[in-house]
Amino acid sequence: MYTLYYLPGACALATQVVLRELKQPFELVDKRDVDNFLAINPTGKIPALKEGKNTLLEGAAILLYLLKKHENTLLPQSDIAQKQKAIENIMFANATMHPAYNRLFFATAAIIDDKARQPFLDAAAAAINELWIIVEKKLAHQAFLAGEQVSAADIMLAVYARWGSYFPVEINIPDKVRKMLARIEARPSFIASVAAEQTHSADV
Ligand SMILES: N[C@@H](CCC(=O)N[C@@H](CS)C(=O)NCC(=O)O)C(=O)O
Repeated sequence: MYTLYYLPGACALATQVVLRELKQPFELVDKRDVDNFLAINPTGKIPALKEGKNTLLEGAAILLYLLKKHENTLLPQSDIAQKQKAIENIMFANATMHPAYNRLFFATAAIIDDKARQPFLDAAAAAINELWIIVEKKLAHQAFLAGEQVSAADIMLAVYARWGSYFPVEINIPDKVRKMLARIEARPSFIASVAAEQTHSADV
């Protein structure tokens, strides 16, 4: 049994979706309900995943651990080139797209004046839009990043894409990406994960 620390709407939603895709039971704990979350993750960030006495940190590393441990089709196992491409896509999501959205959160928290903040938000949005064009090209001949089968990176991107609506910016999600994100958001695992985050704390 795993314990997943999360914040509503944040990147741990992808971890939860993957746990559900893998049919793994877990307890969901809002990090704000933990007295000293820094003892769990010194950076204060979610996701953190507890498995017995072990604490796993860093979203991409957690996903790779789960995908290695539990049988799945979210990460190709036999073909080394396909597996490497899938890992590259997970890293693109976690280390390129996620930080691009982080700029929106950072500017919003750091720049109090609306007028001064907007150019930073617009520049961040322009950079995000360029990344979505790259994803659109990756999807030119396939439904998902790894082909016709859902992969972990698609799930991560579907979580991050939801953040654009929090800010007064124009995020352009191209057509093929939009369709891919809609397919992910329609999965029972995604719907159940969003619903579980609405309740304060839940056993799944
Ligand atoms: N490199 C970390 C970054 C995680 C991260 O930025 N988490 C955000 C939510 S998406 C967070 O915990 N924000 C809350 C905070 O900073 O207090 C990872 O991939 O796990």
